[in-house]
Amino acid sequence: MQDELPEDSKLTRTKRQWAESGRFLTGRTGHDRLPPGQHEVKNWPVLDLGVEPAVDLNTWRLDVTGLVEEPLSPDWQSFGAYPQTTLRTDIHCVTTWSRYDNDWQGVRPRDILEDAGLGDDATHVMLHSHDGYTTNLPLEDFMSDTALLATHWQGAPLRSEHGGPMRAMVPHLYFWKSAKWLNGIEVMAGDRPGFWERNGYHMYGDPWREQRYSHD
Ligand SMILES: Nc1nc2c(c(=O)[nH]1)N[C@H]1C(S)=C(S)[C@@H](COP(=O)(O)O)O[C@H]1N2
Ligand SMILES: [Mo]
Repeated sequence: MQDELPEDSKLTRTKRQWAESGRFLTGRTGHDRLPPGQHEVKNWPVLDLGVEPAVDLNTWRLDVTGLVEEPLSPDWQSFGAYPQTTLRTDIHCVTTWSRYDNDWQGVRPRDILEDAGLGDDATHVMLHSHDGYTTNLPLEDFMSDTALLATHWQGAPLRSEHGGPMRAMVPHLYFWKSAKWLNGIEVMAGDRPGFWERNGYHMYGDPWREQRYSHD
């Protein structure tokens, strides 16, 4: 009865996205681990627009807006009530440093977005942050198994300079896609450039294909 499967139902498409997202589980080790043009660092550099916003947990909210069935705005407590996931990932900054074996804890974007329910035409997200930073990425990448809304790093609460209390962590894209101090996920029909993407950076930013700048 295969011909009766609802190929284009929302459920089918979401499941298909889950399956496809498996390709982001690179499992790379050894020599294969460093993307072209990168070098390994042992420290963790701080890079941002120079504004470290003071984020108050008492008023903290994550606004999930745009093409969703039900907009959400969990406070810190309800955000923390979502299933907790731990991940170990390598991160790659476009300024050529890579840092291996970062241990993260947090909530999968997928778990939040499934709760909100995706609109039929949803394809991309714009991430919004407390410092006014924005960055865009495909929904499929944001909902992959290795993406996280991270609250902890190496077992301790994420420090403010690195985006605490909560940041995005999408390890298979250059680290500028991993918005610090995240306060908004806007689901969009189609792509739109965020802050660095308007300023010459690549719309997608795959480190393995060295997609650093928009002219690459
Ligand atoms: N809100 C916000 N998120 C941001 C940035 C920023 O300026 N503001 N910079 C991006 C860039 S360019 C990088 S390389 C990483 C750096 O994260 P780190 O400072 O924790 O290393 O954060 C990304 N996320
Ligand atoms: Mo960066």
